[in-house]
Amino acid sequence: MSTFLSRQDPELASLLNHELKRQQFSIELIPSENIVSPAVLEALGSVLTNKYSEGYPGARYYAGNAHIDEIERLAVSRAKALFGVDHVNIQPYSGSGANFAVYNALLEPGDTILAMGLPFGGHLTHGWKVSATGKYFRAVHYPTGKDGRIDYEMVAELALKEKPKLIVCGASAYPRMIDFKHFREIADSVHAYLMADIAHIAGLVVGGVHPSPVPYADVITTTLHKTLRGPRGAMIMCREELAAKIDKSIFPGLQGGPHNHVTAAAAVAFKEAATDEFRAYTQQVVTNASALAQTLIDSGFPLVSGGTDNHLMLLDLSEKSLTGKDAEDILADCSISTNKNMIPNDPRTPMNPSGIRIGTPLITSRGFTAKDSVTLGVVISSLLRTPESEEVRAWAKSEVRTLCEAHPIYGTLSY
Ligand code: DSN
Repeated sequence: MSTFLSRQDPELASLLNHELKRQQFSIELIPSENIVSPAVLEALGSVLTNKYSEGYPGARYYAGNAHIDEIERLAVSRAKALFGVDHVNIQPYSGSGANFAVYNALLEPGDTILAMGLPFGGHLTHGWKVSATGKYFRAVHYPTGKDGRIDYEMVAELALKEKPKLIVCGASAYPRMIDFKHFREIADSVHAYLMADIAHIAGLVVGGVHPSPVPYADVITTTLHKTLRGPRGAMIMCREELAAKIDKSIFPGLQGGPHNHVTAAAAVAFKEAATDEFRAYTQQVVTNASALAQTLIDSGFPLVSGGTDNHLMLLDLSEKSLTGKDAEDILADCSISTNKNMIPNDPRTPMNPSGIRIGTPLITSRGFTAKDSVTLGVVISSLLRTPESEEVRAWAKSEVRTLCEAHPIYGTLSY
């Protein structure tokens, strides 16, 4: 019980309690979400939020940073060991800024980036036109092939034609493994930098269930809060030769003082991620995704690319009478959170697309098994098949309640 907050600001405490209950009693299937451990939560809500420390360990623009320096060094050394990289910058406030910082470090305005298109699973900050990354750099995008997978020959041809200075691999809505070696070969063929954005799969890479980009990419960006199960923030990893450019691009290039409470929470998450328990977790994320995917397919709901190799899947509703927004709303009404998402070559719009994106990182952190994932697949497909049925809705709500009660989160926490 947090007495300070509930006494001083009961209005805000009540809102936090509502959100806590929502998280406890709903099934979160948004693939970019996860839940952090109580230890990570404690580090985030710590006195470190009080301190300014522009600069880097040993070279700050403010006094009083002896302990902050130790904390940042600890986070960086743990991240380096976890991923096996030369250099880590732990200061990016989030993934979008980290990506921009890499472009800012390695490119001149107007230089060409080659990346996966947003409607095919890429990310806004991979040069999409409504993002500043698409305003300051000339972005060329590759689609996925007819089978929903990256067509490496097509990427190679586009690279030869467009001569990008930097190629981005990595995605936000791509259910298959990424062949980093193949991307390296393509980048080498045109003397481009290779940047891997592993925000979605960072935890899977650490757990050994997705190949690592480390031997191949010049620079790797990731958020900390997705499969890696850390606090909301990001980091950039790179070879030693690029370290000074990357560091300068973050500070003083784009940011001011680092968020030291986030750095500390990241250090805790990295310690957790180095355990056998975390490896087993990542294996279970993939097992659960595969079980859920197969159940949906068997229930008549096709998936983009025909399935999944990782933590997420994309339901293709283009042949159904539902849109992605309808599906998101129907499931949300029964406390199942997913997100509407474009599918490749989607005839619809981003606000009302033909797909929904579903992932298993968070439910796996709660302890969901493959059997629970099958149950969930049956619940989801039943709701989408008969959205008008009161009976199905009542049954779905009770199944959701049972699953949530079987896998509680944050025990006695309250605000
Ligand atoms: N918006 C995040 C996601 O949901 O994948 C990526 O930035």
